[in-house]
Amino acid sequence: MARAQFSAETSEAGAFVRQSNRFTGRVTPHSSSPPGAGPDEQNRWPLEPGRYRLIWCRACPWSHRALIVRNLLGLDEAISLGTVDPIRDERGWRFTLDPDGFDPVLGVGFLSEAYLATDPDYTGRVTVPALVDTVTGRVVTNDYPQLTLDLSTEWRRLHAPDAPDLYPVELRPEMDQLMADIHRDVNNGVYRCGFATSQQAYDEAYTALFARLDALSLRLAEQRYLMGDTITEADVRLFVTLVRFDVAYHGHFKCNRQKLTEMPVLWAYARDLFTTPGFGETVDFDHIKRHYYATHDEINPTGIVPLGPDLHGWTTPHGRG
Ligand SMILES: N[C@@H](CCC(=O)N[C@@H](CS)C(=O)NCC(=O)O)C(=O)O
Repeated sequence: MARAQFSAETSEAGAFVRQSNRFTGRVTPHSSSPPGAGPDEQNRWPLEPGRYRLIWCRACPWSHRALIVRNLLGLDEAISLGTVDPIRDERGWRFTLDPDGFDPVLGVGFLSEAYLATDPDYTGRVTVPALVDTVTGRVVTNDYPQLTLDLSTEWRRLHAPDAPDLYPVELRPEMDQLMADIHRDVNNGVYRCGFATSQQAYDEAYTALFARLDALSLRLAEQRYLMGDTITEADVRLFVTLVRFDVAYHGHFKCNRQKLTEMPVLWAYARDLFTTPGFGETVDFDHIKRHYYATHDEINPTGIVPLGPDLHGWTTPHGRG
């Protein structure tokens, strides 16, 4: 069987099985900790504007969704941002985009320093996004699905006055199911295609991915957004995978039944979101391409980053709404 990109996360049948999220603290106004203190006995951190720092990578879809949600909710003043280099070295995510190679607030050169300060025994992959407490230097959470839902619900007191409701109470049962399907087959499905080390595992992931994209196309042919007339977190989660589809997943992860540009409904939907404030300006196609093609050496040993595809179509009229 082929060598795995992440052997600790590959099953005997050659399927990619993503590691669980190590840090699951939650920032909430219900924390019983006083301001400036660490988490309470239930691992709840106090809600304080300016205290927490979101560490993200522009290339990473799980980071990207956190950034878009933060921006849409107007939390950009409340949560500061640290950006890592899309290329990791042997010590992992690094702050080499900052002038002296250190995150100016946390004072670390590598995200692993914050992980190890929080759990000296941590041996898994050090991942973004991570929400880090600037007071203690500890990682609050790398639990990316809960993080964004908490931004919508627990951080409400700090939202902009006109912030959208990205997780409406009445839609949650349907949204939760939809987002779980999208996660399994699309968000993580592209990774299951790309990191498969057996033909069968790849075939299964590919089939599920395109079946789900077909179903989403039918749904989005009837309505502008996944849950109807307004944008929700489900759209954010789908967008971050679609925007990487042609530049990374189609070639690098072998998700190549069609390109996004060959799936008319999804392509128009993605362009609609791309030109919505909060979305397009957060996309960095150069970081995306360099991260995927240059850092997965088992998949692309030469590290050569393709020059294409032509991206001009992203700003053409989408004809929706
Ligand atoms: N926290 C999740 C998802 C986040 C994630 O995988 N982020 C990627 C970037 S897109 C990462 O940080 N990878 C670090 C690595 O592969 O060492 C996980 O542990 O799998």
